[in-house]
Amino acid sequence: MAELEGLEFGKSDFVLLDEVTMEQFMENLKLRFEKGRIYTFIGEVVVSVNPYRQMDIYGKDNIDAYRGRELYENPPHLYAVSDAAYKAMKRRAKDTCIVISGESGAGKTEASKYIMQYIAAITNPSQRAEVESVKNVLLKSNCVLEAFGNAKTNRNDNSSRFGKYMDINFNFNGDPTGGHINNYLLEKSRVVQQQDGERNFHSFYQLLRGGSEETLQAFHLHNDPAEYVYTREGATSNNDRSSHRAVMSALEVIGFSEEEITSIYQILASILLLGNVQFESDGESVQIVGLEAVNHIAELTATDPESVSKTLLYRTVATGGGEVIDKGHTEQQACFGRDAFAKALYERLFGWIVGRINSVIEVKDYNPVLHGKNTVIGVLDIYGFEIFDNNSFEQFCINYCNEKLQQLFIELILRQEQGEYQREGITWQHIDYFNNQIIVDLVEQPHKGIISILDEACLTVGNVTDTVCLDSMDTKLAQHPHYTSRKLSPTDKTMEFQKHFRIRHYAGDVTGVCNGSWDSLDQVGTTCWRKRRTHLKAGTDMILKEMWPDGQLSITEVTKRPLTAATLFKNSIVALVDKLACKEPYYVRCIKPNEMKSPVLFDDARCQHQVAYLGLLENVMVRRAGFAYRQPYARFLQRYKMTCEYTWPNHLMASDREAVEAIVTQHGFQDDVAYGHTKLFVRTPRSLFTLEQERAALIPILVLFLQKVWRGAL
Ligand code: AD9
Ligand code: MG
Repeated sequence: MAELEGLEFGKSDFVLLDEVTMEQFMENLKLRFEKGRIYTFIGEVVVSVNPYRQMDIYGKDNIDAYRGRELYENPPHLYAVSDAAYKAMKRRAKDTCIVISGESGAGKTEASKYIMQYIAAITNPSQRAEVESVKNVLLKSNCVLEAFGNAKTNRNDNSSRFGKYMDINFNFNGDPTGGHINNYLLEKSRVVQQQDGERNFHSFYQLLRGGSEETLQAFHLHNDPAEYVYTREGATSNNDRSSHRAVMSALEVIGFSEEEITSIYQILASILLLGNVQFESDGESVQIVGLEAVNHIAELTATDPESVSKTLLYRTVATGGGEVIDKGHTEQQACFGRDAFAKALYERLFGWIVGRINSVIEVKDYNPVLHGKNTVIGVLDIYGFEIFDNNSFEQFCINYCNEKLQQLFIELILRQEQGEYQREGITWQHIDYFNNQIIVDLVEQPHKGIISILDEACLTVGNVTDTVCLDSMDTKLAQHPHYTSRKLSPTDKTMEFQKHFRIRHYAGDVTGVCNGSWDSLDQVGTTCWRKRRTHLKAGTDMILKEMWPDGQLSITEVTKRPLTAATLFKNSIVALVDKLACKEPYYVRCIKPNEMKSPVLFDDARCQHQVAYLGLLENVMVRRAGFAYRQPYARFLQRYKMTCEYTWPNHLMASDREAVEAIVTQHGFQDDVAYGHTKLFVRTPRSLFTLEQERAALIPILVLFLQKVWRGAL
């Protein structure tokens, strides 16, 4: 149990609440936030509230205080959970993972960085150069990924627009030997359009504001983001210039060559120039207005201007006779295709950068016979539930991902509890909880789930429209308790348009609109995108070739429908969940205290909503319904032996277990405990709480006593 910080700071573990009610939970959370205690435990889970100010709790002293200590020996902290994950991995050679969840701006990415810094700080005490270099690359990769994958949104000035899962590999000494990063669903639509008050990805502004005059000249760019359609809506920030320097230096440290760095920025420049390409139509055919941008794009992508023009003006289609031909775009299709091309370029560039970092950090030449078992700590920083006024395909994917993670949370927390009770020979008391499997099934079940229905509609109907998809969902899901649509429920005020449908998520109702922005229906975009590869193959640029490794399109490739974006996302999330499920999980649940980014405001309603959908109250109940606390006999004895005359200063009993029984009996809570093979299990926190209070009261007396002994007064 966390060291008592004094009752004025509230309960450091929610399990210690007198009663598990939302009211008490919120009262404690608020009190702790107001007193600057941003972390609170639920057993081994850390609940974190974004302080929106720099806290003096991440220094070397703090790191030293948590290194190698048990979870309950220090106040709640990210370092406590990081150390627990690290210790479990090292002591028991177990793969572990730390899952960080919460909504946008709740502090997930900051938490993941503190966790990585902690792990870096406590490993490699002998400062071996190769380990230091791995640590350095792991830490520096954050800076690069944030530049290319983060953006200012209305919710967060540095919002991650992709999901990230990083495995850190360790040798038998517990030192990092490498790692691997998986990225999920980059929000590529941001490349071509942002909401009012938001920005494109940081990387564009950093290049324009931080690139040298010669670089910008060589890339045919001006330094003002207002000049470019894709960046003109977002204001520049004072940090763009210094961030650009930091990113350049991080790229070098990681091991990107000078040519690679130049190529990355050339691709960014081409995207900016692409955005400024305009089209005009004379009624018969469509032309590009002015060819300067096309020439520059060709130069930067090492293609020829003709290929670029052709790419922008035509699409590849298969004829009935089995031929592949180029067909001219309409003006609208050309604009759509240009944007699809820009999005695909950026998405692939991001994927390439992640792949390149992975090639540097992947564990090479690891011989388990020589080096012992290679273990892993995974850190997951992934988007939380998103409920907007207008929810699109991206929210659908993000919320589905959260349902999967919530399912895993429920499963693993219960499974872990059950496993422990079994191992220790203790009977487990089941408690009821909301099982969200039904919502997971609604989305992913083969043939019956939304993703399958969309896929089937795309496969069987030649010209897929939003209405076709919605009709199909309405027919197949009419009876589902978590699905409804405007047609099925015409009086529902949350759905105004015919194309509206609603999924009742664990976190709340999310109303989406089937309006063609769903990538899975994006056939024109897909065709355009696939065609680009053919033209870009002609280019000589190495990175582009790596980004588009496929060769000339064959007739079957042109006619074959690629896997839809929804199916690709589902597959990647299923693989992620499989990866997490085989590891011992630790959780950080982040809460955003207010919408104003204020360090002093605790918005009760907003916080309560998050507590509810993160399932924190259920978490406390599960923890308390079984045995809230468990401690190895020796540790329990060490901590509380001073509270019992038979154990202080030393006991004379046959075993630590018997000594623990003496303490428990003396304090009268023998009905509240169970004795496992190696651990004492305590059902209600009150028992431990009494012990803690007694111990806290005894410590000053004990100190006084010892001082007298040392002074020879006794
Ligand atoms: V998003 O889903 O990527 O949009 P996150 O990752 O949950 O979101 P982030 O970690 O980026 O949120 O935190 C948002 C901002 O809150 C940071 O830029 C900091 O200014 C602030 N923050 C978060 N955690 C801390 C902290 N522990 N100490 C100080 C913090 N500031
Ligand atoms: Mg983030």
